[in-house]
Order: sequence, then structure tokens, then C-alpha cells
Amino acid sequence: MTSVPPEPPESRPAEPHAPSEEAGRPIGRRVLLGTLGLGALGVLAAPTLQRGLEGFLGAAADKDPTGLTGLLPNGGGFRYYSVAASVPHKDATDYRLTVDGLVDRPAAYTLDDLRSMPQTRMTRDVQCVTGWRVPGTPFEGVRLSRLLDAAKVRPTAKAVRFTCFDGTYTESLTLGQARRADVLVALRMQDKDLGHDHGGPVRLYVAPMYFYKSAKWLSGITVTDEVRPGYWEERGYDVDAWVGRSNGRSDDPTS
Ligand SMILES: Nc1nc2c(c(=O)[nH]1)N[C@H]1C(S)=C(S)[C@@H](COP(=O)(O)O)O[C@H]1N2
Ligand SMILES: [Mo]
Repeated sequence: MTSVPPEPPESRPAEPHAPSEEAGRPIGRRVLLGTLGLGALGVLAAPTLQRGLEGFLGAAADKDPTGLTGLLPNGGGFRYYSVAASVPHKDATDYRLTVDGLVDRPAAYTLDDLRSMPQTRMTRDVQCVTGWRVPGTPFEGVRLSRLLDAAKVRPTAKAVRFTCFDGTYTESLTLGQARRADVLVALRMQDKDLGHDHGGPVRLYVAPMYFYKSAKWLSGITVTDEVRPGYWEERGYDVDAWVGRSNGRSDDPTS
């Protein structure tokens, strides 16, 4: 009935999802200014290059005491993560979100179904467990609690399991965590429809927890009788992933 005991800090994941820039190599002023020059030339228009630069600049921002990198027009700080080599694209024509398990009313929502429900907008910091943080990021979508209420969760239920159409990633929350007002089935981020790279058309957004909880490409919500550790949790991350109070880290809370 309870979650697995948290791993001690010594057993941090064997496969950290940190990019190589995290290794601690300092990034010099000259490299930084050279990169600024690239942005001014408009090279950022190429999406794949932009992604590479975002990763690079995110790392630079971690290490740059002047905060200069914060001025770059790159959408700021996010890094692209996927544990799957390729992920299909889905849109309003083929996207479905199923709700099943220990419920009396299973459901399958289309994107239009989700868009027609009351939307909640929240602006909080985003914090990845590898150290990067993106301040003040608006997310918008349907409260998970609303979908759970609509499904009529049975009294024996204790937890929720999330699955993704990348075919690999999973996550979990206790039912109590899942019913918090700051947990969204998010359709928008930074006041735009969620793009594919950020887990669109629909991702989970668990504001008070490390960003690995916020499963991208969300396709399934299954109500269960116990917490089943998710993808990264089977590889050492804490199941209860409160920012600043888990994973041996002391970050400022995001909520
Ligand atoms: N499906 C899926 N969701 C995921 C991940 C993933 O690899 N696959 N990575 C997680 C981690 S560790 C982080 S930090 C964020 C990254 O989100 P982003 O790619 O939008 O920056 O997604 C989380 N959700
Ligand atoms: Mo992360």
C-alpha cells in the first residue's frame, strides 16, 4: 500500500538525465559572447540548432554569475528530454487520453474534449532534479482532480499511474497528491499550445515536484491500489519528489 522507501543519496541514478555540460566544465566569457553573436545573426531560426543552443545556454546560465544568458532570445533554460529515441506526433485528429483502472466511469478524451473543459492557469518556477531551473513559467490546462472526479474513483483506490505515447515513460502520484489544485493535465505552456518537444499536445504538470514528475506526451491515467514507481523512480529518483525536500537536494520550493 505504501510507496517504495526513498533511495539514499548515495544511490543517485546510474543513468542521470543530465546533459554532458553538467560535468562542471566552466564556460568562458568568450564562448558566451560568441554565442550571443550567433543569436544576433538569426541562426536561432533553425529548430534543431536552437535546441542544441538551449541545452548549451541552459548550462551556461547555471554557471554564469552575471545572468547575461538570461537575456538571450531562446525561450530560456528548458532542455529537451526524452527517454525514447523517437516519439510519434499527435494532434487533435488522433490524440486520446484514457482514464481507467479503479473507476466507475472510464473515459477517453479527445483534445477538443479537454479544451472545452474549464482551464486553470498557474505560473511557477520549473526545477529539474539535475539542477536547472526556469523561473515563472505559465502552464494552463485541466485540473487532474476534475478528471478523477468525473471518473468516479472507487474507495479502494490509492494512487494514479501515468503512461505516455512515447511507449516508455511512466510516472505516478498518490491519490492525495493527484488531487492537489496545482496538478494539471496541461495543454499550454508559456501561453502557447504545448509543442511536441515539450510533450505536446498534452503533458502532466506537477507544480510542487521535480520536473520528472511532469510526464510528457501523456496518454493514460490509470487509478491503482498502490503507487507504482515511474521510469526514473525505478532508476533511483524519489517517488515523492517535492522540490527541495527530496532527492537529497535543497532547492527553493517551486510552489
Ligand atoms: N515522456 C517523458 N516525459 C518526461 C521525460 C521523458 O524523458 N519522457 N523527462 C522528464 C524530465 S527528467 C524533465 S526535466 C522534463 C523535461 O521537460 P522538457 O523536455 O519540456 O524540458 O520532462 C519530464 N517528463
Ligand atoms: Mo529532469
